[in-house]
Amino acid sequence: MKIRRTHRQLLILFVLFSLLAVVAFKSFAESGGDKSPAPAIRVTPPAPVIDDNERLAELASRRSRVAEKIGPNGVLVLFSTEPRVYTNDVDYEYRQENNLFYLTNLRQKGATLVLIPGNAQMREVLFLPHRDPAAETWTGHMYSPEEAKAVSGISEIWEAKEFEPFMRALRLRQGYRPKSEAIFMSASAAPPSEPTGATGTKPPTGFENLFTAMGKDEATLYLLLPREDDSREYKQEQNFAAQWAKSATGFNVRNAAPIFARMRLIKSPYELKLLQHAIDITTEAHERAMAVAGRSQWEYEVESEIVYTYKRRNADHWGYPDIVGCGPNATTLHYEENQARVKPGDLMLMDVGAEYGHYTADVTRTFPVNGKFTKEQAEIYQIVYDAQEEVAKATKPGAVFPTDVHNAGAEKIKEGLLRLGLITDKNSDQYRIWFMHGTSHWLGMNVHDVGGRGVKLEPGMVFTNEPGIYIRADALDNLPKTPENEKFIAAVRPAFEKYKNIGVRIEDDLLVTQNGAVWLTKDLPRSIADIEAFMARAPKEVTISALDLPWSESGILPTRIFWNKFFRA
Ligand SMILES: [Mn+2]
Repeated sequence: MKIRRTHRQLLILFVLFSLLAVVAFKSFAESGGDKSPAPAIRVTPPAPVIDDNERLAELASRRSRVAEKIGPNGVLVLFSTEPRVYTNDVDYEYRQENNLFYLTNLRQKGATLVLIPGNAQMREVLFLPHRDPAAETWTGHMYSPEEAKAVSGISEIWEAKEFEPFMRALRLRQGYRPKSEAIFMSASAAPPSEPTGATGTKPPTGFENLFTAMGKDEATLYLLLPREDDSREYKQEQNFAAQWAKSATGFNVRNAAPIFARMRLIKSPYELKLLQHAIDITTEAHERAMAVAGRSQWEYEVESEIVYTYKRRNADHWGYPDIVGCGPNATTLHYEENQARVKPGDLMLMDVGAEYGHYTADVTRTFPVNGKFTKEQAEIYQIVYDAQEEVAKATKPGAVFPTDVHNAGAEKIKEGLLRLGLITDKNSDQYRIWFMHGTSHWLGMNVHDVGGRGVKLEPGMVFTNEPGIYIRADALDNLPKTPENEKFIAAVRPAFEKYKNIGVRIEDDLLVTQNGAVWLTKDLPRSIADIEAFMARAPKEVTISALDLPWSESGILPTRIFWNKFFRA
């Protein structure tokens, strides 16, 4: 009896206490609601607002700087990218040629820009296709001349089909002026194309100086003519140059690419606004993907958050195909299948970048699917992280790119690999087995942007900081069977077995400043502690739809999976 009563009293006490605790917790949680920390996932800020005057001033300044480089005896021709066939009558999404876009911001197919700096009457002409109502009905709006002028600031606009006769006349050292219906818009006086007056004297056309230069073989036609090994994109320029060489005298044909490469190396504040927005979209995309990785079964499910974020934030496109690889797939540098299993104990490597306003981000994170690095994963990760820090420290005006920054990062990688037992000699090339690419490339309108090597860093330049370590399972087997290698393999085998299939790359985008570097990607968690803290908080901020039915491998069409399994294994 006595015992029971004590029990009852205890029970009542317990219930009372529990109620108290619930009330206390509830009020604590509610009061905490006001001071709750900001969400872990950073929402992309609004797109930069660029007013018309700012854009037109920027474009005009770019054109005048290019004109200065071309000089009074030069003519520059920039063609639009030709549409590329996806299949039959379906094209790939159209993307304007970078340099034409850089000078005009026009996305119109079939437009051609000609700069003639020596012609004071007409320094620039835009050749624009005639609007075609039938084409517009099917495939959408074409620029009217007024719109093309409003976008680009160019006010001499002729019909596209006048380009050939114009260039033919130039070769023959004749001024050319189309019939008035083919002149959409003109700011210049209109000298007729035919001699006038009884004497047959020609009125000035503005081309006199150029024709004089042609007479002395001193005129230059500039086209985008990249080197042979880098020329997949510029076939129409190559054909045009070949034809021109056959039919024109007085002109040297020169490659305009280095002029643009040099200019595009230094990003203006205007360009940096666009690039930062591409990076901000990419940051949100990374964070959403990280937030769902722990609940995903397949790599493409994780990638879907990237694709979703790009669309939702109105990115133009990706700047390069998404790389989303789990476990061993992280050791393939450009793994693009994104079709394999996501496993909780593995690292996931995502190298993705949105493009906005023709500028692309290039950002890589490697993180544990289940939110916690293992000891081995953390050891590799920390080396790559430290290498990144060294790259940033070596970034300052005057440093030689990419050698100085690469060497700074590679030194840390070598030290780390030696410490873990993955190499035996720090002063050799052994580290290249595990780190097989450079730390850095230029970034801008291309993911691997123009600018070349051996360049001294200057404020305004942007490049990637992306060291990596990849312990590929087949790396040792693929070494040539020399006695020296056998010795190396025996020495590193224990460490190799320990770290096998771990792939880590961390990639950030750096802006060179007067004093060093700004990390344009600083909002995306990068340190081990920050990533683990993020992974603990972020998942509850992204709900996964109940419609996400679990897929089974057998239910997938034997397309890419099949290909991977049987041909690329
Ligand atoms: Mn990169």
